[in-house]
Amino acid sequence: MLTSCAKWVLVWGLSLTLIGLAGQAQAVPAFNPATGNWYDVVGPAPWADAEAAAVALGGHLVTINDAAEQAWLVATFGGSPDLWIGFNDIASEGSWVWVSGEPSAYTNWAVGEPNNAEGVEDAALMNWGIPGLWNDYGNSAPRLAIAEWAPATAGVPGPASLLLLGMGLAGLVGLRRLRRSRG
Ligand SMILES: [Ca+2]
Ligand SMILES: [Ca+2]
Ligand SMILES: [Ca+2]
Repeated sequence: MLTSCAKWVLVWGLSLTLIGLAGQAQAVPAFNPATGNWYDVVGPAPWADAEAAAVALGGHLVTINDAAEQAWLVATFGGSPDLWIGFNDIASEGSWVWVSGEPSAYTNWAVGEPNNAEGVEDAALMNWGIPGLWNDYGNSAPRLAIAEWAPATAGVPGPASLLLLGMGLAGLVGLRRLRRSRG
Protein backbone atom coordinates (compact mmCIF):
# COMPACT_ATOMS: atom_id res chain seq x y z
CA MET A 1 0.00 0.00 0.00
CA LEU A 2 1.44 3.30 -1.08
CA THR A 3 1.54 6.10 1.42
CA SER A 4 -0.07 9.37 0.40
CA CYS A 5 3.43 10.82 0.04
CA ALA A 6 4.45 8.03 -2.34
CA LYS A 7 1.24 8.46 -4.33
CA TRP A 8 1.94 12.17 -4.67
CA VAL A 9 5.48 11.47 -5.87
CA LEU A 10 4.13 8.94 -8.39
CA VAL A 11 1.53 11.33 -9.83
CA TRP A 12 4.02 14.20 -9.86
CA GLY A 13 6.66 12.10 -11.61
CA LEU A 14 4.31 10.65 -14.21
CA SER A 15 2.62 13.93 -15.03
CA LEU A 16 5.87 15.86 -15.35
CA THR A 17 7.31 13.09 -17.51
CA LEU A 18 4.27 13.20 -19.78
CA ILE A 19 4.37 17.01 -19.97
CA GLY A 20 8.05 16.83 -20.85
CA LEU A 21 7.48 14.22 -23.54
CA ALA A 22 4.53 16.17 -24.96
CA GLY A 23 6.70 19.28 -25.17
CA GLN A 24 9.31 17.30 -27.04
CA ALA A 25 6.78 15.96 -29.52
CA GLN A 26 5.17 19.31 -30.17
CA ALA A 27 8.34 21.16 -31.15
CA VAL A 28 10.85 19.12 -33.06
CA PRO A 29 13.78 21.35 -33.97
CA ALA A 30 16.83 19.31 -34.95
CA PHE A 31 20.42 20.07 -33.97
CA ASN A 32 23.23 19.50 -36.47
CA PRO A 33 26.49 18.89 -34.58
CA ALA A 34 28.51 19.52 -37.78
CA THR A 35 27.27 23.10 -38.16
CA GLY A 36 26.41 23.77 -34.53
CA ASN A 37 23.02 25.14 -35.60
CA TRP A 38 19.35 24.33 -35.00
CA TYR A 39 16.84 23.68 -37.80
CA ASP A 40 13.08 23.35 -38.05
CA VAL A 41 10.31 23.34 -40.61
CA VAL A 42 8.12 26.47 -40.87
CA GLY A 43 5.15 27.28 -43.10
CA PRO A 44 3.61 26.42 -45.45
CA ALA A 45 3.91 30.03 -46.60
CA PRO A 46 5.14 32.20 -49.45
CA TRP A 47 8.94 32.53 -49.36
CA ALA A 48 8.99 36.00 -47.70
CA ASP A 49 6.55 34.92 -44.98
CA ALA A 50 8.56 31.75 -44.37
CA GLU A 51 11.66 33.91 -43.98
CA ALA A 52 9.79 36.07 -41.45
CA ALA A 53 8.94 32.93 -39.48
CA ALA A 54 12.59 31.91 -39.56
CA VAL A 55 13.62 35.36 -38.30
CA ALA A 56 11.14 34.94 -35.45
CA LEU A 57 13.05 31.79 -34.46
CA GLY A 58 16.25 33.84 -34.31
CA GLY A 59 17.71 32.94 -37.70
CA HIS A 60 16.84 32.83 -41.38
CA LEU A 61 15.73 30.36 -44.00
CA VAL A 62 18.46 27.75 -44.25
CA THR A 63 21.81 28.48 -45.88
CA ILE A 64 23.11 25.23 -47.34
CA ASN A 65 26.85 25.74 -47.11
CA ASP A 66 28.09 22.41 -48.43
CA ALA A 67 27.16 18.90 -49.56
CA ALA A 68 27.36 17.57 -46.01
CA GLU A 69 24.76 20.05 -44.77
CA GLN A 70 22.56 19.26 -47.80
CA ALA A 71 22.75 15.54 -47.06
CA TRP A 72 21.95 16.13 -43.39
CA LEU A 73 18.87 18.19 -44.32
CA VAL A 74 17.51 15.40 -46.53
CA ALA A 75 18.25 12.79 -43.88
CA THR A 76 16.58 14.90 -41.19
CA PHE A 77 13.59 16.50 -42.96
CA GLY A 78 13.11 14.07 -45.85
CA GLY A 79 13.55 14.04 -49.62
CA SER A 80 10.02 15.40 -50.16
CA PRO A 81 8.00 17.59 -50.28
CA ASP A 82 9.57 20.72 -51.79
CA LEU A 83 10.98 23.03 -49.10
CA TRP A 84 11.94 26.70 -49.40
CA ILE A 85 15.59 27.46 -48.64
CA GLY A 86 17.29 30.83 -48.21
CA PHE A 87 18.75 31.10 -51.73
CA ASN A 88 17.12 33.84 -53.84
CA ASP A 89 17.67 36.32 -56.67
CA ILE A 90 14.97 38.76 -55.59
CA ALA A 91 17.25 41.81 -55.49
CA SER A 92 18.89 41.20 -58.86
CA GLU A 93 17.68 38.68 -61.45
CA GLY A 94 20.25 35.93 -61.87
CA SER A 95 22.40 37.02 -58.91
CA TRP A 96 21.73 34.32 -56.34
CA VAL A 97 22.42 35.14 -52.68
CA TRP A 98 21.59 33.62 -49.29
CA VAL A 99 19.07 35.59 -47.24
CA SER A 100 21.28 35.05 -44.16
CA GLY A 101 23.98 37.10 -45.88
CA GLU A 102 26.43 34.19 -45.63
CA PRO A 103 28.75 33.84 -48.60
CA SER A 104 28.71 30.27 -49.94
CA ALA A 105 29.84 28.83 -53.25
CA TYR A 106 27.92 25.56 -52.90
CA THR A 107 24.94 24.98 -55.21
CA ASN A 108 22.83 21.90 -55.87
CA TRP A 109 20.56 22.86 -58.80
CA ALA A 110 18.50 20.25 -60.62
CA VAL A 111 19.31 19.86 -64.31
CA GLY A 112 18.11 22.90 -66.27
CA GLU A 113 17.63 25.07 -63.17
CA PRO A 114 17.53 27.89 -62.34
CA ASN A 115 15.43 28.80 -65.38
CA ASN A 116 13.39 31.76 -64.04
CA ALA A 117 10.32 30.21 -65.68
CA GLU A 118 7.82 32.81 -66.87
CA GLY A 119 10.10 35.43 -65.36
CA VAL A 120 8.75 35.00 -61.84
CA GLU A 121 11.02 32.48 -60.14
CA ASP A 122 13.21 34.25 -57.58
CA ALA A 123 13.53 31.81 -54.66
CA ALA A 124 14.80 28.24 -54.39
CA LEU A 125 13.09 25.03 -53.28
CA MET A 126 15.02 21.89 -52.40
CA ASN A 127 13.75 18.36 -53.13
CA TRP A 128 12.82 19.19 -56.71
CA GLY A 129 12.00 15.78 -58.19
CA ILE A 130 15.12 14.24 -56.65
CA PRO A 131 15.83 14.54 -52.88
CA GLY A 132 17.94 17.61 -52.16
CA LEU A 133 18.09 19.09 -55.67
CA TRP A 134 17.14 22.75 -56.07
CA ASN A 135 14.75 24.57 -58.39
CA ASP A 136 13.95 28.26 -58.62
CA TYR A 137 10.20 28.76 -58.19
CA GLY A 138 7.55 31.46 -57.90
CA ASN A 139 8.12 33.05 -54.48
CA SER A 140 4.43 33.59 -53.76
CA ALA A 141 3.66 29.86 -53.70
CA PRO A 142 2.94 28.60 -50.17
CA ARG A 143 5.44 25.88 -49.30
CA LEU A 144 6.99 24.42 -46.19
CA ALA A 145 10.45 25.83 -45.51
CA ILE A 146 13.52 25.10 -43.40
CA ALA A 147 14.74 27.63 -40.83
CA GLU A 148 18.30 27.58 -39.46
CA TRP A 149 19.49 29.43 -36.37
CA ALA A 150 22.49 29.49 -34.08
CA PRO A 151 22.20 28.49 -30.41
CA ALA A 152 21.93 31.11 -27.68
CA THR A 153 19.31 33.13 -29.55
CA ALA A 154 15.56 33.25 -29.11
CA GLY A 155 13.93 30.00 -30.11
CA VAL A 156 16.52 27.55 -28.83
CA PRO A 157 14.26 24.65 -28.06
CA GLY A 158 13.52 22.57 -25.16
CA PRO A 159 15.10 23.77 -21.91
CA ALA A 160 11.71 23.98 -20.18
CA SER A 161 10.62 20.67 -21.68
CA LEU A 162 13.88 18.99 -20.80
CA LEU A 163 13.74 20.39 -17.26
CA LEU A 164 10.21 19.03 -16.79
CA LEU A 165 11.25 15.68 -18.24
CA GLY A 166 14.25 15.56 -15.91
CA MET A 167 12.16 16.51 -12.87
CA GLY A 168 9.61 13.86 -13.81
CA LEU A 169 12.23 11.16 -14.13
CA ALA A 170 13.83 12.30 -10.87
CA GLY A 171 10.45 11.94 -9.19
CA LEU A 172 10.05 8.38 -10.47
CA VAL A 173 13.56 7.47 -9.32
CA GLY A 174 12.73 8.94 -5.92
CA LEU A 175 9.58 6.81 -5.73
CA ARG A 176 11.51 3.64 -6.55
CA ARG A 177 13.99 4.46 -3.83
CA LEU A 178 11.17 5.16 -1.39
CA ARG A 179 9.49 1.85 -2.16
CA ARG A 180 12.76 -0.06 -2.00
CA SER A 181 13.62 1.44 1.38
CA ARG A 182 10.18 0.40 2.68
CA GLY A 183 10.23 -3.04 1.09
CA1 LIG B 1 24.03 26.40 -42.93
CA1 LIG C 1 14.83 34.68 -60.89
CA1 LIG D 1 12.64 26.87 -62.15
